[in-house]
Formats: sequence, C-alpha cells, structure tokens
Amino acid sequence: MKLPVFKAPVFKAPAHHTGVTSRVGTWLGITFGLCFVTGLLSHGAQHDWVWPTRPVDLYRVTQGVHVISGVASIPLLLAKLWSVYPKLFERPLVKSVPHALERASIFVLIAASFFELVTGLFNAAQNYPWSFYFPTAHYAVAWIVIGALLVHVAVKIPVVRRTLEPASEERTILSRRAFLRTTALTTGVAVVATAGVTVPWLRKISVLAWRSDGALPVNRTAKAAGIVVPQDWRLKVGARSFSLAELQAMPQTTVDLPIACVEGWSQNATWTGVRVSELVGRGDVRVESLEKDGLYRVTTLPSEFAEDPLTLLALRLNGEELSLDHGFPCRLIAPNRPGVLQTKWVTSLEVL
Ligand SMILES: Nc1nc2c(c(=O)[nH]1)N[C@H]1C(S)=C(S)[C@@H](COP(=O)(O)O)O[C@H]1N2
Ligand SMILES: [Mo]
Repeated sequence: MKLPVFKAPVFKAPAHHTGVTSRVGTWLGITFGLCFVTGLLSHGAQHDWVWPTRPVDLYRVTQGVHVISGVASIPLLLAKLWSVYPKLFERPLVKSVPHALERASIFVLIAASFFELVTGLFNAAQNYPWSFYFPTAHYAVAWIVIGALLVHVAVKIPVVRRTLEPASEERTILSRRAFLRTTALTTGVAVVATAGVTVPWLRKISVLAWRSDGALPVNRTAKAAGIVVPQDWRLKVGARSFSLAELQAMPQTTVDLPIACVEGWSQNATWTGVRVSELVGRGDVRVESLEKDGLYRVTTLPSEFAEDPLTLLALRLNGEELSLDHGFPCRLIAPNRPGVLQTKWVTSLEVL
C-alpha cells in the first residue's frame, strides 16, 4: 500500500518576495543616489572646491535634500532588509566564487549603509560622540556604499527587470501591495516629520523637526565656545583696526540670507553690517574668531565670496544688535555658504 506523502505547507510571508524587494530597492536606489550626490556637493561646498555664490539658497536646498533623502532611506532600508531577510541566512552560505563575492558585497553594502544612516542621524540630531572625525568618515564610507551599491545593482538588474514587468508572474499581489503601501507611508511620514527643519511651510506639521520654533537657532553658544569679548575689542583688518563704534559708523548694508547648517536645518534672517569688500582689498580672506580652539575658529573666504556685495560682517540680526550667541560683536554672513563657514565672533580679517 502506498501511503500518501504528507507535505508540510510552506508559509512564505508575503513581503519576502522578489517583486517587493525590487520595488523597495528601486526607491532606495533613488534616495541613496540623491543622498550621495547632494553629499558630494556638501563636501565640495565645505571644502571650497568649486561652489558658486548664486543662487543664495542653493546650499540650503542641496543640504535639505541630503538630510531628507537620508531620513527617507532609513525606513526603506529596513523594509528592504525585511523583504530579503530569509535569503540573508540561506544555506549553503557560499555556493561558488561569484556567489561568495556577491554575498560579500551585500554585507559590505548593509554595514556601510547602516553606518552612514546612523552617523548621519546622530549628526543631524547634533550629537557628536565621534566629534571631529565625522565628516571624513561619513564621506569616506559614502564611497564604499556607492561602490557596493553599483556592484549590487549590476548583479541584480536582470532580476529587477523580470520582477517589475507588468506581465510577470511574480507581480505584486494584494498583501505585497499592502507591504509596499506601508513602506511608502512610513517613509512619507518620516520625511514630513523632519522636513520642517528646512521647508518653512512644513514647520507646523513637522513634529520631529529639531529647531523649528521659527527663531534663528543657535548652533554653538558663546558659552560652549568659551567666548569672552575683551572690553577693548577691535577688529583687526591687516595692519588697521576698528572699534565697534567705528564699524557702526561705516556705511551699513542690509541683506536677507539664510543660515543653512550642514545638519540640515536652515532659517532665513535679515542681517545688517559692513560689506567685507569695503573692509578688505581683493583676494581670499582669512577670517579668525575669538574662539580659542574648535574646528571653525578660522575659515578662508574665497575671493568670489569676499568680493560679493551680499557678503557682510554683520553687526545686527533682524533689526537688533547681534546677541553674543549669534556672534557679537560681529559675524560673517555670505550668500550660499554652508553654516559652518559663517564664522561668529570675528576678530580679524586678513587678505591672503
Ligand atoms: N566661531 C564659530 N563660528 C561658527 C560656529 C562655531 O562653532 N564657531 N558654528 C557655525 C555653524 S555650524 C553654524 S550652522 C552657524 C550657526 O549660526 P547661528 O548660531 O548664529 O545660527 O554658525 C557657524 N559659525
Ligand atoms: Mo552648522
């Protein structure tokens, strides 16, 4: 007698499916791509590769896109990992040399992506447990991510093509659609909840937005920077020097320019002060602050910025004398410069 063969039913969670993986992977490819390109621009702007003075809001937009696409990548990456999770532990771990290489590239990709998203998030939250090496590490690992990502995409393109075809039998069915919808919704919520740090009309609904009360945020307070303004403070400009009263007596210019921080927040403000071009001659200008140490104690203002009519040594912010936290007695404000380079508590300008 032949006994019926009992076959254990195979339960496959609907999300663990190549159609879902392909779709989420495509979205992730877009957010990672945006994040990488805007990250490169940010790095370039901060290190004065080639960066224009106009439009004045360009850095605000590119850095906003950088942080928002990074935030969007977090739920997408988690969803993507969830959708491939059973495969990650498939046996045998290694089938052949190409298979081993592919797996290795995936693990590098996952580890490096997590590193980027976690360090980026901590940085945006203004927490620097790893302080001064963050920009270098974040920048270097970005290249690892993009390298591993290109290998991964090249290997997977045939699968993605096949599964995204409308006639494909692996087409997304209902429960998979629900998973995709949830992923899209979570990503949308994450974006809306944070985008208010830089998009003014989103401020009211961005519940998670750090620094969105409408006032110009203070990045580093005078206390944190150890600033003490001497009674006899004078601005040194080459061989000359000016008291605050003398600066106030010079022709004043008023400009509307944002502070656009690398951490993603940005805020417009009205600045009044003396044009840098009226204080110094032509050329790159070394800007030094009263700070004793710190990464941004000294910056170099390239000549295009120094000669720009919008670049000021600001004495006033939104109609009032500059507060100590915003850089009293005077601070630099230039169009389309990353916030970190808008030096506060300036004490000397020197043409290089
Ligand atoms: N001397 C000095 N200037 C500085 C900084 C600093 O740490 N030291 N921080 C910069 C950063 S990171 C930003 S975003 C802006 C913020 O300016 P605010 O605090 O007036 O908004 O100041 C910049 N100027
Ligand atoms: Mo900043």
